[in-house]
Amino acid sequence: MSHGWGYGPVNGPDKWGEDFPLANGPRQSPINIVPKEAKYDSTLKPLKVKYDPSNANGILNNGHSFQVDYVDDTDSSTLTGGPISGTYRLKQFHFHWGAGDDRGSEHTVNGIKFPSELHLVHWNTKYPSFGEAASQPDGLAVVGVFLKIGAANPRLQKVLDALDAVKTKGKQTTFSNFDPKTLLPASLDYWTYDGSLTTPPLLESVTWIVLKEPISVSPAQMAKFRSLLFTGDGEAPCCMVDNYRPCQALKGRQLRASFK
Ligand code: B30
Ligand code: ZN
Repeated sequence: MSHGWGYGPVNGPDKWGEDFPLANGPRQSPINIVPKEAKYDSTLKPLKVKYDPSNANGILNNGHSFQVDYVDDTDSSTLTGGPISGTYRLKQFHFHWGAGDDRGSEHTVNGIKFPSELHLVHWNTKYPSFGEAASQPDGLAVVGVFLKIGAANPRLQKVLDALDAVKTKGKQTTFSNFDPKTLLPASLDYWTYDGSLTTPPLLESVTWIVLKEPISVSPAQMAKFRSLLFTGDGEAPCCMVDNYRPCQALKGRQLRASFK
């Protein structure tokens, strides 16, 4: 669980290519979404999420974000429809965020950064495991949701209340009975494109599904994200902030929209 890579000047996104040459590959993420350049695709199906709250299995500070993990040994929490074929199982969700409200999201819209972005990570059950799916071009589907500053979001509070228990790298605790569907906005309209993991190993296996409608988060709730540490117990504390990768070149990829 210890990584050489991070988000600092010596191990940040500009340096990832030294150890992970895919950093310069043909389908890297995130990207700047230019809505006017997206092609409406009437054949795109509505997204279907079916999550079993009892599959929530724990919360972990992995040293670059925190993640809520799901039991994924059956099809009880799945993503279907949208741009994907077959069934993808929920593995975990996590967030990226900034040190200030002017940055933090990975995807941007017309160059605009949001203060945070939620990622719900799923794997294609045509492969035997998450690990094997993660290296296949159609192996993963990540739903991205922007957070914008506004009213406190009561549906985020259970997650935020768990963060005190995972302040430092490597800490984990139980986290149960949580339906991540409650974090989604009212509209499931989305943009979609073929991309990658946004952290090393940057594998080009992700069908990105980025929702158009943001969810709200209050300044006090953002402060709670920023109270986490990148560092482990006994290390000089370093606040977990700006854990986002900047936008990558589109390289001829098509961005599609599920909505007009
Ligand atoms: S993202 O949604 O594109 N930001 C992974 C999943 C989703 C994204 C990025 C990475 C992922 O599964 N990475 C490999 C597994 N990790 C997960 C972890 O626990 O934290 C282990 C690792 O990197 O080697 Cu650190
Ligand atoms: Zn992510």
